[in-house]
Amino acid sequence: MFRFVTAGESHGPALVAIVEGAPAGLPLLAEQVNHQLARRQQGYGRGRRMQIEQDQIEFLSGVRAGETIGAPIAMLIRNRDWKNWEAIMDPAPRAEDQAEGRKRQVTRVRPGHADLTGVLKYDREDARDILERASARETTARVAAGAVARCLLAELGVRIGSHLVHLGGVDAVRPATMPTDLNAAADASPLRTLDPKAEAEMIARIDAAKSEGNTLGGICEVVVDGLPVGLGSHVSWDRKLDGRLGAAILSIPAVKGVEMGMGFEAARRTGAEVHDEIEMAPGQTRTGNVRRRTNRAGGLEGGMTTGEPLVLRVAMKPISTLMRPLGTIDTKTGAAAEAAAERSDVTAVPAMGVIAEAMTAIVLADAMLEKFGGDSLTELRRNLDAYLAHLAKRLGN
Ligand code: EPS
Repeated sequence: MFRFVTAGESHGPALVAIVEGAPAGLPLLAEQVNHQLARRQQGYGRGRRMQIEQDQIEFLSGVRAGETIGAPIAMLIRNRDWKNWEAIMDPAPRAEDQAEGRKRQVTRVRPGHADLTGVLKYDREDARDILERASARETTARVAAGAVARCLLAELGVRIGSHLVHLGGVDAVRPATMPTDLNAAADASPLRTLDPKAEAEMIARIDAAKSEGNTLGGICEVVVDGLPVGLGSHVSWDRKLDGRLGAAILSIPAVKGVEMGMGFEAARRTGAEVHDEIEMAPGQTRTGNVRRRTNRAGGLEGGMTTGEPLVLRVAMKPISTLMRPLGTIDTKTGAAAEAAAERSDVTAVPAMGVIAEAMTAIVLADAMLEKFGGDSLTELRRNLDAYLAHLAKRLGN
């Protein structure tokens, strides 16, 4: 089992990710994780916070001389902004708070954020106790955990990329053939999109939204190549890979929808327009010597991988902190108020694509370990190779 937990508040001293289940002998360097963290920090439309942070991990455990040892991997990411928030976020009580409480309390709760529901549920006076953890800053730690998963997947021949396909009402045109290195192409764009014409229009929309104090959502597509047929299972609800991927993706802050392959569009079409016809493809071992003429299913049938590329689309709502605040109440008085307007981003959809890659990698690493097992990378690889050798001898041979 490959699992992880994160801890940390947005303006606290640090974030922590603990990953458990990575086999021993996996080559792993801090630079590989830091590369993914830097990718998440990019994107036109981010606020000033991203100029303050330069996210980097420190391994606290589980890695020795550039290799995992099979033990839990703890990673620490310090918040550079902490020095500006020490008095506000100090874990210890402070004498100066006695009279009025902590400074920068949030009681004008933001529509669309966890603020209001969180203060009611957790019985807090200050919505900062909620928003600090609900902040998308937490996704830094997820990307660190996902970086470990993607290093493991890379060793097994699996590659994950993503690109932005919609932002703030503008659709990007998908290229006729996808670039061989999807992330190299997407990361070269300030919005991680493969359509330069749409990119210019999206940038104009971001600038307009910024000057109006508004925010924008969008959609990213995640593509995974190299998966073998048969990850996940059809036999029980909680082993179906589409369900597991869906849950992981929908747990990303502000994500409201996920489509697999053709997604919602399949509901509007006939069966003949939706299902992928099958033909023999000798030598294509990872799919079992067969191929689909199309890949409308997005690489998933019956809750299992088909071996065709896995294709997911992920929809993110606009960020709920608006500089032109929406109407709300002040939870201290019950009076009508304008929502708190903390410094924020106009959009974080390009970053969401990187986070969706990370969550996808975590679910797939778990599914690989579930099917092939092994305490060391050598053992895991041997088990995968044996399965592939068996598949090569099946259909048509
Ligand atoms: C966020 C608000 C902003 C974002 C933050 C998420 O932070 P701040 O309130 O410090 O300006 O920049 O995202 C990150 C810090 C990050 O690393 O992605 C929020 O309220 O969700």
